[in-house]
Amino acid sequence: MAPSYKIASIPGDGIGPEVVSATIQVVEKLAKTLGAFQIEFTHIPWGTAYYKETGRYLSEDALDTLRKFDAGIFGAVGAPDVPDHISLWGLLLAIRGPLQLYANVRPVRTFPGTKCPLNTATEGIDWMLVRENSEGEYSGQGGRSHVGQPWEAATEVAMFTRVGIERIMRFAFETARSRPRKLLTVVTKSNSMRNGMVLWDEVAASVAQDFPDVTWDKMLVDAMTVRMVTKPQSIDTIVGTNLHMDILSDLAAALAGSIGVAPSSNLDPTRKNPSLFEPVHGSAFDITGKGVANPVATFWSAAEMLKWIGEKNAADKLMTCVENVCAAGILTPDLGGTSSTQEVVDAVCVEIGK
Ligand code: GGG
Repeated sequence: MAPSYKIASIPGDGIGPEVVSATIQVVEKLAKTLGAFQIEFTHIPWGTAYYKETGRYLSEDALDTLRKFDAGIFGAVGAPDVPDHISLWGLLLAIRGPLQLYANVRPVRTFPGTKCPLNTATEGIDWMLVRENSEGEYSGQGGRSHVGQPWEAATEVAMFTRVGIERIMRFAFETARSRPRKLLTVVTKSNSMRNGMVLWDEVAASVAQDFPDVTWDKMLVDAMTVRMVTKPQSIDTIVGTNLHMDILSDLAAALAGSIGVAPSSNLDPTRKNPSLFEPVHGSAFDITGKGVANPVATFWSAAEMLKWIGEKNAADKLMTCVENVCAAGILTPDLGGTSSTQEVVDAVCVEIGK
């Protein structure tokens, strides 16, 4: 009997519902056309509208609710009238940490038919960015005192654990090993940050001993931004902290063409919890409701989800169809095209049916 998968669909805010609805259409078309598996999406309304109604971004039993699914697809979080730290901590960070989705994997490559904005060396890049997703600068540690006084103070403590660094480092070395070039760059800022970042360097050197077939180097994050722009072909897999890779992955996506094509997987590599797949981009209120959001990042995230749950053929087919559509010039405005979200969906569905 064909396997059957239950997927939590959390569209969230802004363009999230537009790109998630687009993705459900193409994945359902794919499942129907291939006939190799069944897939059922269950809508979960968490997001800013839910927050305004209930005072919470997630339901009280959110983690148990998610554990009933094989995986989740997420859209975006963030609204103009709610401070970003409330929405991010209320929704995404309230899932990633507690479910221990500690590996945030962000592949980046230039798509056929899309132009790299620098139009130079970044043409044809193919990188794998691995972001530590459960601690570090996004640990939520710290506080404020003397609020409103001229001497008001605030601390934001980046908490790194040996366990947390070691597991992401192993994951990154394994990822690098699985790719043809077997090349890993460990990004830190261990010259100015002399505790957590130095621990990163030490753990990297120790884990590297178990991967003699992987060539690795380390780089300070500021120097890495320069290398990404000027020597992109010297890079393959990159691993770094929650904050550093949050920033570098936006730069990487922009270099590759648009953040509108950048996917992301929030993985629990132990597979004890369902993993969550989402575009890198946020809620993009400037284009919400205009029908022009680029659905490709969420298509690609769904392809990563299909691969993760064991449907690699379907994932490959979806990516081939998306690339064919891009190569044919059916592109949303962020990629220099004039197509609407639904036109891209329809074109991908036609490709799937061929
Ligand atoms: N689609 C993901 C999304 O809405 N991201 C908003 C954001 O600010 N994310 C920060 C993060 O990924 O840590």
